[in-house]
Amino acid sequence: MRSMKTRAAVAHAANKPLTIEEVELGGPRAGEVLIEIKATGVCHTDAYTLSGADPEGLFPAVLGHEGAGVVVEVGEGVRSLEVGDHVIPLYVPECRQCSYCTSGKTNLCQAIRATQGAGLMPDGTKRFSVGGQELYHYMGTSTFANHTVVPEIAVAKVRKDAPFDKICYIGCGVTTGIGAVINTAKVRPGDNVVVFGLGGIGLNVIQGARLSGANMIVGVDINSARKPIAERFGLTHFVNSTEVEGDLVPYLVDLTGGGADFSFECVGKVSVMRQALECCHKGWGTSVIIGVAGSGEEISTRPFQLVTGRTWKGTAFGGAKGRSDVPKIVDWYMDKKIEIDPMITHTMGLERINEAFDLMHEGASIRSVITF
Ligand code: NAD
Ligand code: AHE
Ligand code: ZN
Repeated sequence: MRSMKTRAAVAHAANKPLTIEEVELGGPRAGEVLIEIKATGVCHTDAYTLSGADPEGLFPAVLGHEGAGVVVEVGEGVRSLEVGDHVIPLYVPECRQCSYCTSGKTNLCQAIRATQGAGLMPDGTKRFSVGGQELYHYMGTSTFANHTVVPEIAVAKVRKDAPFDKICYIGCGVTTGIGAVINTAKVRPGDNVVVFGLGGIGLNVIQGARLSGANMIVGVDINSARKPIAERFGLTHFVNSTEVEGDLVPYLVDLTGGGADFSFECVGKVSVMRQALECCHKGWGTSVIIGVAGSGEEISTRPFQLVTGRTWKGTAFGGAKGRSDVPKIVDWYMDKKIEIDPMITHTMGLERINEAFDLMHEGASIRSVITF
C-alpha cells in the first residue's frame, strides 16, 4: 500500500507527444495488485485516444492497454494471484459474478466499467501523480508505465516461460483479431472472408480465419506493403482499394462469387464499415466491426442491406473472457499454433515511445513493442 516512484510516458494533452517522467504511484488496495510492466504494445486505440477523438479520452493520463509483466505486490483479500506471477492486464475484466459474466452471452464484464471509463480505479481514486498533479488511468490498465495498479479481476495469469515482449500483444491485438473470427463470427471451414485493414488487428483476423479453415481470405488495404506479411498469415487475395476501378463493393462481391460469408472492419472508418457490410453475401453474410470510430461518427447503410439477410455485428477484445481465454492463447503461441513474432516489427525502450506512434501513422510498422 506504500507509494513508489516509477517511470511512465505521460499524455498531458490531446495530440501532444508523450513525455517520459518519474511519477508517483500509490500501492495496491484491497482486491488490487501492483504489476511491474515488462513490455507493452502500442495499439491504434492508444493513438485514437491520444488524438482527442475518444469521447472517453481524459488528460493528463497514462495510456497503454497491451502489457505483460510480473506481480510485485498484492492487496488485501487477493486470492487468485501471488507475487511473482506472470500476468497480462485486461481492459475487459472477468469478475465471474456480474450479470454480464454469468449470462454466458458476452465477454463484456461490467463490474468496473463505469470507473474504468472515467479513468479511475474501482474505488474512484487515481493512483498516478506527477508534481502533485493526479493522472488519469486508461482502460483500467495504463501499461505505458514501468509499474501499474490493476484490480485482480482484470488480470490474466499466464505461464512463466512465455516472453513478455511477444505475449504483451495478446493483451489486445492478437486476442481481438483471432477472437473476432472464432468467438464472434464463428467462421467455419470453407467460408469466404474479407478483411478490411491489414494492421495489427487485421493480420490476426487473417490468422484466425486460416485457423478456422476459411476458403478465400481476401484482404483490403490502401497500403500494398501489407500484402507479403498478410500472405504469410494466410491471405489468399490482396486488394488495394485505391487501385480498384469503379466501386469496391461490387468488385469484392464478384471476387468472392456472391459476397463474403464474413467480413471484418479493422480500420475504424465508418465509410469502410459500410463497404464491409455491403460486400457480404445476400441472405446470410455477416460483417463484424472491430475498428473504433471517432467521437460523434455514425454508421449508415440502406436498411434493404439488412432486410436482404446481411447481419451487422461488433466485437470488443474478440469476445474473449480474459482470465479464462488469455492463458490458452499464450499456450497456442508457445505451442506454435499461432504466430506473433513477425507482426512485431519494432521493439524499443520507453524513451522512444513517440517513434512508435510515428511509425504507426506512417504505415511503417505493424506492431511496436516497448520494453522496460
Ligand atoms: P493499424 O494502424 O495497425 O492498422 C490499420 C490498417 O488499416 C492499416 O494497415 C491501414 O493501412 C489500413 N487502412 C487505413 N485506411 C484504410 C481504408 N480506407 N481501407 C482499408 N484499409 C485502410 O491499427 P490496428 O491496431 O490494427 O487497429 C485497427 C482498428 O481496430 C482501430 O480502429 C483500433 O482502434 C481498433 N481496435 C479495436 C479493438 C476492439 O476490441 N474492438 C481492439 C483493438 C483495436
Ligand atoms: N472509449 C471509446 C470506445 C473504445 C472501444 O470501443 N474500446 C474497445 C477496445 S479497443 C482496444 O484497442 C472496447 O473494449 N470496447 C468495449 C468497452 O466497454 O469499452 C468510446 O467510443 O467511448
Ligand atoms: Zn488495442
